[in-house]
Amino acid sequence: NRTLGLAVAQMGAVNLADSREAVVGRLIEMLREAKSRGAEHVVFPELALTTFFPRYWIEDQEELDRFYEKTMPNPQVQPLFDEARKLEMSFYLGYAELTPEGRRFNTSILVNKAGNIAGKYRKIHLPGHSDHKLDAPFQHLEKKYFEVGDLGFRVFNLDETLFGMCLCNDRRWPETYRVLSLQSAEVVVLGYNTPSVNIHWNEPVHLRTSTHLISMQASAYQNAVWVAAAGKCGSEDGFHMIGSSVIVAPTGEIVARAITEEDEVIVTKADLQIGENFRQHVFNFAKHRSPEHYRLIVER
Ligand code: CDT
Repeated sequence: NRTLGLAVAQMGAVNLADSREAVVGRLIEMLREAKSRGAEHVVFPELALTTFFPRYWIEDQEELDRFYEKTMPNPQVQPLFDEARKLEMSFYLGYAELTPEGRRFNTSILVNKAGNIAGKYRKIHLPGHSDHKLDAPFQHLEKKYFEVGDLGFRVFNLDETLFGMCLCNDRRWPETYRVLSLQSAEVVVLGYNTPSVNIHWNEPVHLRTSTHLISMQASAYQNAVWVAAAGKCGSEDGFHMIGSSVIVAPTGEIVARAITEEDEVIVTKADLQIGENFRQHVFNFAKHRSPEHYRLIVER
């Protein structure tokens, strides 16, 4: 059977005062650990290079721009690309993108074993709000700081494995996985930053973790894909985010789960045939799907 050495590199907090160099150093350390434990591919979190800045109302443009990458790789991130190429590892990385035209996206990339960017995704389901919520304990300003992604949900052949990408809130939407699965994705990789506290209503904290897991477990099974999810978690300058980074098999079972809220690597040898079995039988799309009955799904 075809297998993939698949790792998720969960990150503990990145505080406002932490430099890019320090953060990239942590990523490199986890990349090396993943390699030593048999991984070929590592998934890093959403907005992995900075603190989760959408929690702050920032008026000063220069201050805001510091959270975005204007080029990728750039000199500060280059050491990660260099080390991955040296180790013959591929990776997924999330970061805030500022284009030469001044457009802002919540972005992720796939970098192949040769060190080249082989795929890019810009987050489609942007949660939160764009107004300043003065009564809230913190903000969730993704709708202010990012445009809705313009690249769609695409699948990339990365060193002979078919990868689909998404970011954080996308993982809660069944359409995300279905569109990727319809393009024969074998592995869906994603990063997330999920505040433990819901600022909109009094949601019990344990539900933040259970809805995170149930979304990915159901979607992995229903779409016959592996799902690998890397969180940035713990307390960033006092603002707590959930951990529980996981690797989920196409059976819906969690095969690896982080137990800390720190930098932590989890690894599995993913058997890609498991997904293929489901795709040939119960979820044989060509044989059993009935899209003529699904029209409502794509209507506004
Ligand atoms: N980063 C991100 O998308 N976080 C959201 C928080 C939802 S509450 C506004 C998530 O779905 O985890």
